[in-house]
Amino acid sequence: QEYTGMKIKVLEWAEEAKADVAGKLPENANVYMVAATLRPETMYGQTCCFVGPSITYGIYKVNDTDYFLCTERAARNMAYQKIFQKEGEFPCAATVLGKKLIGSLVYAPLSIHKEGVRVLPMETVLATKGTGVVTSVPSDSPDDYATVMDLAKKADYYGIKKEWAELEIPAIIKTPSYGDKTAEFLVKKLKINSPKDAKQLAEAKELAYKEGFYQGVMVIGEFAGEKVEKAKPLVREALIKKGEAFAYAEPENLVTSRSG
Ligand code: ZZB
Repeated sequence: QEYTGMKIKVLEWAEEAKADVAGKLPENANVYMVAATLRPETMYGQTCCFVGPSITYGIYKVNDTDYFLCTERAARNMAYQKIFQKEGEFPCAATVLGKKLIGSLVYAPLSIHKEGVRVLPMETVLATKGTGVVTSVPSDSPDDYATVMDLAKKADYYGIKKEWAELEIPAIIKTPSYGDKTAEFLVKKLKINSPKDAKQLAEAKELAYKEGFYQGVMVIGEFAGEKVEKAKPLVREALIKKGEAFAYAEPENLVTSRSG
């Protein structure tokens, strides 16, 4: 699986995370939360950054000034993809529990929300996939749409400020079947009431991927008017060129490419 690793820079740590990283990083360190995505063309619509509240994340040294926050499993994979300085090494400067990261302010490249977005909890984040960090695009990802709706509805229960989950959701892609709010359309159509409706969400994701990729047209950004099929690699290239993203492959691919 070839993902795009989005570098989502920490602008301001939540209090509890601040305590955990204090004294462990150089004064001027840039820490990036790395989110693995298959939809780089949707990055204009990022409204928050999800972590699993009970997942432990590490902060790994990339070079003297830059650090990546992700699961240890992802850091180990990256260490064999020339992402860190020495092959096979992924020096860990600090660890922090997902729960403590909630409320941190981060900068999501390309997002219309230039002032930054918040780190919020998503119970369904898998520690065993990608980087354990998921960038939220509620316009085009049914899982993200269901989660932000639930977060806003139960802000007190989740211990977050309601407005953190209520950032504007811009239209990114238009398709003949679902209009320009694919995720909202499918969540309503499949009567999805909660982020825990796993079966319907899996179906919605499948439908959203297919329609978005084969029928979608960009309605925002540098490639507005272009088909998604064409815009996807172009947006990815542009992000990588600007140093805001990098290629990240999951282990299955690594094994295949090394034996093949
Ligand atoms: C932004 C985005 C925008 C995504 C979208 C999807 C969609 P897949 O197909 O199952 O491999 N993701 C990444 N890592 C995790 C994780 N550890 N736990 C839970 N979800 C994760 O799923 C790949 C997608 O799942 C990734 O792409 C990421 O969300 C999420 F408009 O990034 B995506 C129709 C989907 N649309």
